[in-house]
Amino acid sequence: MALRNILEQGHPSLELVCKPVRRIGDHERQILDDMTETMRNAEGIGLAAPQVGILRRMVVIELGDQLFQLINPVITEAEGDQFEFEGCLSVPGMKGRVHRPQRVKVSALDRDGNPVEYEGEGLLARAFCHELDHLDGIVYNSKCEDYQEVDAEPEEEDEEE
Ligand code: GNR
Ligand code: NI
Repeated sequence: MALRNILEQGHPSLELVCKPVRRIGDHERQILDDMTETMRNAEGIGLAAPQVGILRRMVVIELGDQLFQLINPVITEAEGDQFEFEGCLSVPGMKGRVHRPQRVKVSALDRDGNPVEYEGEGLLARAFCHELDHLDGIVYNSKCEDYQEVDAEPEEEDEEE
């Protein structure tokens, strides 16, 4: 296992559409494991391959005790709406509110190439959408509102002198 360098916004790899993974073998499993280690080290809840400079459709997500390592993931169903803050390891120190479906179904291949299907709600749905966006070269801040520094003071309206 090895830590990979997380690319920051402005790097061209984050703006490209990733290609599907064609063959799943030890090389791909090594990438998934390195991504998992890198995500944990950075204290993120997800990481997409282009964030470590690999232009293939692979993501990892970890929420609570559930680790997802997904290859060629696609959203097959989406319903509802949520509008919450997100951050991105490729845009450190910033956050913004993004509209996402409240619930999604995702089809993918697992690390052994077997088809899997997951359903995610709330934060998990957000993580699925955020990571899958990365595979299409989309970073959340291209579609967020209330973009701000994580440590920013709350904006005061009608502040009195
Ligand atoms: O660590 C992360 N937190 C997060 C919070 C809300 C919605 C999405 C995310 S993903 C992000 C890690 C990351 O940048 N993945 O690409
Ligand atoms: Ni991100």
